Amino acid sequence: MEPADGSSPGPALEEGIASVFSSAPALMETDGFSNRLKEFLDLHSVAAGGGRKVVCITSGGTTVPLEQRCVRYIDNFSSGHRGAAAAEYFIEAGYAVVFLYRIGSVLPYTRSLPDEPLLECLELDDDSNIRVRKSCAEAVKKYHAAVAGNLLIKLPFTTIFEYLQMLQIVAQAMKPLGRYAMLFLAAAVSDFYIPWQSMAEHKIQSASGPLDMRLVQVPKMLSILRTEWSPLAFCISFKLETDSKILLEKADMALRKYKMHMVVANELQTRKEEVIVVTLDEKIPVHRDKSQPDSDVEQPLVELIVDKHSTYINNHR
Ligand code: 9Z3
Repeated sequence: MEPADGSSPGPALEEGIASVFSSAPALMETDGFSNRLKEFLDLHSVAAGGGRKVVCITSGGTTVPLEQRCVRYIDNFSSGHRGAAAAEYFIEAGYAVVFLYRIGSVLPYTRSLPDEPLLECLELDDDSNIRVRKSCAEAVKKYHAAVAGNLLIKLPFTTIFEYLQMLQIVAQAMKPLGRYAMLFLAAAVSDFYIPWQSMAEHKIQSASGPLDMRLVQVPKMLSILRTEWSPLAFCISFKLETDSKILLEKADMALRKYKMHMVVANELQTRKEEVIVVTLDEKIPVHRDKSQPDSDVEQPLVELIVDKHSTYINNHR
């Protein structure tokens, strides 16, 4: 298929991408995730009478292993709250969600649960039968309704190698959905990594003295995602900075360079209060409703994105 913008990512980038993929250990397909994903997407395709919009949400941080038999790794900050909350609102808005998430990060419908959900959501009645506490019941019901309705599939990753391979598989599998597909790329993705072939096999020994290591840049996959993996999907990436002075400029650069439909700019300290949606025409601030104690910024953000996605689909009918 023709790339959406008629361009190609360029030979240097293609080489960088090829070297990440060739160096990466093959995905452990322990639960046959490609087949589960295909079945899930087939249910929603127009051909199957589904015609539902599907969003792939990436969420949580990727790790960079320092050893092949990994004892230590570099991590990227992300609790997964943003992705989990967005998944709930997209499902409410009628989307099916492919949730590509870091193992151990926040999952959809668990935000309102106590810290030890298994122990604290269950209680024993007088006859020692286990039942779900009322305070947890709503979230449990919503989760099971989403899964039973085939509106949520969860795909876990840990390392940057797993994340990139899985993102490619998901984006390519969503290609037949055309403009009904959306990528909401909230995962915090490592910028630097150690290629598999130059990584120590065994645990690095501290007796050898101070540690020098060289990390190489992870090539940005966003260009190839836009031009080849899923050229018609509505693409939203996130830009995280700690210095507010450079945030909007960096978001604008990412928008143009990777031809995103939107870049959501956020600052680490204020990310739960405000984000700024950057498009080619506008910069739209989106705030949490401070008059409501349990409100979050993801609700108005998802509302705005759903609206823009509808316009994107309708303009190309
Ligand atoms: C984000 O900016 C997310 O909004 C957060 C969400 C990770 C800050 P939490 O998971 O936080 O709710 O705790 N994600 C993207 C970060 C990122 O790696 N962006 C890349 C970059 O800035 C572009 S793909 O270079």
